Amino acid sequence: MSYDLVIKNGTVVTAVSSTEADIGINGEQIAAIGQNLSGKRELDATGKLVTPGAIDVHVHLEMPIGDFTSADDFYTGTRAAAFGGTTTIIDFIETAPEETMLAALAARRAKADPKVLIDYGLHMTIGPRDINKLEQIPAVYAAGCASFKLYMAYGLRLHDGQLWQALTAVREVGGMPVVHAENWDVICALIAENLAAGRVEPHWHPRSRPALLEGEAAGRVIDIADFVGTRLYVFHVSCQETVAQIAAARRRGLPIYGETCPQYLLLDWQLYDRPGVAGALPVCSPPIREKAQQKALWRALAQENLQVVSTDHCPFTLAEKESGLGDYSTIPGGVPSIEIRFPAVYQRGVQSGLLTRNQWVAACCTRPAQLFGLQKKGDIAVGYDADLVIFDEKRPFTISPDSLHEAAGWTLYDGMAFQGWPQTTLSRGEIIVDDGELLAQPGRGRFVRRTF
Ligand code: DUC
Ligand code: ZN
Ligand code: ZN
Repeated sequence: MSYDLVIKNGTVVTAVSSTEADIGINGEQIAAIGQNLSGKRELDATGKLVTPGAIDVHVHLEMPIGDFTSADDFYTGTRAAAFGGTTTIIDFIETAPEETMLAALAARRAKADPKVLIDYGLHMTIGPRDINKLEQIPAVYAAGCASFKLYMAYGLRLHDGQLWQALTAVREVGGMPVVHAENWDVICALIAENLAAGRVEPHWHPRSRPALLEGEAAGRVIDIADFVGTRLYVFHVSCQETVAQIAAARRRGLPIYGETCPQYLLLDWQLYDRPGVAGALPVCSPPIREKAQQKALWRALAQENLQVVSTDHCPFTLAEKESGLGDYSTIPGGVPSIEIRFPAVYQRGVQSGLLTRNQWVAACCTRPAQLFGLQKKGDIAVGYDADLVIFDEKRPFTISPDSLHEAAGWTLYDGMAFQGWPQTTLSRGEIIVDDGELLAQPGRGRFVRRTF
């Protein structure tokens, strides 16, 4: 039997195994995994790893925040993702005041569909204005949005009673609630105190958003989820204090999960002390913490108290970041890493012996699919989408704004030398990036209907 495409002689790495094997692809799906397969077309992966396509469940593309819109649109963002080995993303929907959730889903899809290079899903945001729209949630779930975003900070912040209402509605459909956990009241008080005292520099950003109170907020919403009887996924865990809350809940047998991001795993808060706009670039929330926190996050990944590495990719331009230099609380929050995530976790995690290759694949590919209802993605198995990466562990790659394909024009990882980078990225059997060359057209990506 001859397959449409065969990836030959690679080391096939999944969340649970590493084996020397060929992968046979027919059409968009994996048709066989075995020895001596032959295809109409063959890719030689001798000496390389073959992994599932990576999945980034937390990105903000062309997302309006205050006066700004995040710099990567659905084209540049998914292009950068593909170069870094990511084949599926999950972005967000927010409703306008009088808009139904289904209308907002249709509007977001209309923006994304013509531009996306890779497959994508959408989380539905439940803000305070949406509390009187909760009866729409079954229809949203049926339309393929299986996860719901709740904020404990910013203008979209839900108070505890509203968290209870929203979590109850999500439980009713069996969806996955995801939460931005920070203590907004204390943050507002600390910002006001700092600004009144003339402390306006980015140095004060992480000092206005204490790790202890990120943990407090996470613990509070975990307890509300426990009371409601729902699972819960905690976004962008930046510190040991939040890990401790998730770990304690899991020891109690609760279905509580968490992710962290490259900015918390690889960077530290000294970046905020760089002069001028350089100190403003790393502003994101939760903030980047002291260096000692990195070790706790890597340990949590290895011990599975955190399950996923996502990015919270939300870049703004240098000029936009600069606009807030006179008042750090007005700097648009968010940093880019959609392209570097998968190789960065390999570099710092696997190369340093903090994670096994299988744990790397689990955190970046398999668990994101399992936790977010991506039924045919995140693993290498017959019948799964042929979303695959040929990963060259020996390929050197020095990070710079010019070597990446992100739109921000700057990167916090500038100058870092990686050994190990994706050589080839396939999405549903199609080679979309090969050896640094983009081979795909905008609009080829598809909205993925997710379900549990
Ligand atoms: N935090 C950020 O820094 N940006 C986007 C949204 C968020 O929660
Ligand atoms: Zn957030
Ligand atoms: Zn986010």
